[in-house]
Amino acid sequence: MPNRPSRIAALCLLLICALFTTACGTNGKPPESIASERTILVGFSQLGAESGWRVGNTRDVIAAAERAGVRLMYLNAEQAQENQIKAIRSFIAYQVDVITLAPIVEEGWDTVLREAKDAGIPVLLTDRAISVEDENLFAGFLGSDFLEEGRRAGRFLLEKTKDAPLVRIVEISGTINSTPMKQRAIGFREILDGDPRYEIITSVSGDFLRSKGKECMENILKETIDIDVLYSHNDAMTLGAIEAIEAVGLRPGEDIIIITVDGEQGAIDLLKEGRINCVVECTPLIGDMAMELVKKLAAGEPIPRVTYSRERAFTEFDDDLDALPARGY
Ligand code: GYE
Repeated sequence: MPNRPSRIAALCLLLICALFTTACGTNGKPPESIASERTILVGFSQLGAESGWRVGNTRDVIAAAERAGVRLMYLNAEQAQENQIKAIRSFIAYQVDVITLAPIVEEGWDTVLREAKDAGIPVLLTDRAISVEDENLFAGFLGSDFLEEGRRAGRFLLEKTKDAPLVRIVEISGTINSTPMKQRAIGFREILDGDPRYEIITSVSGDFLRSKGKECMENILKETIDIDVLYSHNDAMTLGAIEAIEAVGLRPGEDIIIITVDGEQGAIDLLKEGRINCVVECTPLIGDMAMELVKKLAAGEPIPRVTYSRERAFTEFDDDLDALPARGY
């Protein structure tokens, strides 16, 4: 046990060292620039790992944070909103600089986002949007224009079926009450509404999961095989549905027109093979953009309310499919 005077001496030494490192570290700069130079800490609440899209998104955000020198605390909520709420509360307790939230559904965020706001932590929504009473509870949204994705799907179908007398459509939608599920449905209908040839004979949710996409399609095919089109809200469900279609001896892409959303490599490969007719792109590769916005928020700078990724549709009418670079997800 060191005696009392030597303990005091050790303490003094520590204090001097601390003063010295602080002085060296500042280089005579004002305190605000010290704050902006320290590593930014971000809490990222990801909603789950339900699809190739989601896994690609997580991977991309983690890699982008590393590139940007941002420290990322990543929590996977495994498809449960309550886990996301817990994650946000733990980020607040940890006093992160910025929270990025990929919300599973639109409703139910007011209370926890008010807590973040009271703690002075800006929240950036990535991928999906939310509906809150006070729009100031989040700083901005970064992701895809899901309404436009739905329209792109509808426009392809109009072109593909311009001479058809009647078009019977099956829709397998995403997670109920999620932004992509709602908007992809609205955009699609917006294009086809008013043309009596188009009939959505059934619309069911496959929760963005391959297994459920397959199950939904199996059930629908038990009722009828008189189907002209499958419009599926993501590639994972489409791949499952295609299995079900082939199991009853029908040819996807020929007997049934297949329209899917995301643009995973697997879907693009099936488009090239003629087993999918249209892939509406939705990119999960938004990590670098997210980090740019995070840095602005950490510096107290304003960001745009909405930042959309640039996207397109890939269809059987394109002649550049073979030249497409690898998708990366
Ligand atoms: O389309 C789907 C994923 O929110 C845009 O979620 C995302 C969707 C994407 O599971 O594959």
